[in-house]
Amino acid sequence: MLRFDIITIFPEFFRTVFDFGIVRRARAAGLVEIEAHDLRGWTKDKHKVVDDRPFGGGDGMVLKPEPIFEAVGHLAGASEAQALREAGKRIVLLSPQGRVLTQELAAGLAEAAHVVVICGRYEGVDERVAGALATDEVSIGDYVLSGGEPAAVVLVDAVVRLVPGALGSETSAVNESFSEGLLDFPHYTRPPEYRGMGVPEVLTGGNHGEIARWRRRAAIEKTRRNRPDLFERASLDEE
Ligand code: 9D3
Repeated sequence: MLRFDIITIFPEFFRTVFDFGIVRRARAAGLVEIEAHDLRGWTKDKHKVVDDRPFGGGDGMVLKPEPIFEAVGHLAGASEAQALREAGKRIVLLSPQGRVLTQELAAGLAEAAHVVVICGRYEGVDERVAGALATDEVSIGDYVLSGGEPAAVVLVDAVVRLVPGALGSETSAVNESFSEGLLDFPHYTRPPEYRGMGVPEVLTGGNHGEIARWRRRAAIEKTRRNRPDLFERASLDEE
């Protein structure tokens, strides 16, 4: 059982987002548990203040460290990064300054027993959270979000489907796109002609060797066109 605890100032954001598809099935099967918690619940002042002005000046507000350290302390126990990691607990701070989420990082998180996810907001999060509380500081890519919540949805989804048993026996996480460093090949289904657009003849011809060669070539071509960064690193043979 893998448990996710998400710390956020918008717990309602997550109310229905994990109730669909593979994630819903994994929860129903007792493979994962996902809960969102209101950061304001760990404040100690009357007005439940979670943010403050940045030292050194500048625009915007910064999430204060105390409620976040309190929340992680309550949800994960100890608050020393090395001890947490040894106990199978990962404390993930979502931030634009993090390492970019990859399939490999998701696979590592899927082996944990407990993942606490901290969603940033405003201009940022007090750096002592990244420095002394989080085991991982993670970004989901080079674009600007309004906060960590959409990133938390992406991260949880990517991790849950890698938990053993989460995918039906018909699908294997191992033979999915990215495992070979190439994008997936193009897919077609009926009808064989739609609005004047056909389907590559090889796919309807029933020659499985030819189909396999066509798919590999099409995957390589798609990768070269859409993801030159992946194409450069793919270890392709001469053929
Ligand atoms: C001008 C400096 N900005 C940092 C690049 C300010 C800023 C923008 C957006 C500070 C926080 C945010 C909110 N974003 C996230 O919390 C976030 C995020 C993202 O914006 N992009 C990709 N991954 C992530 S994970 C969390």
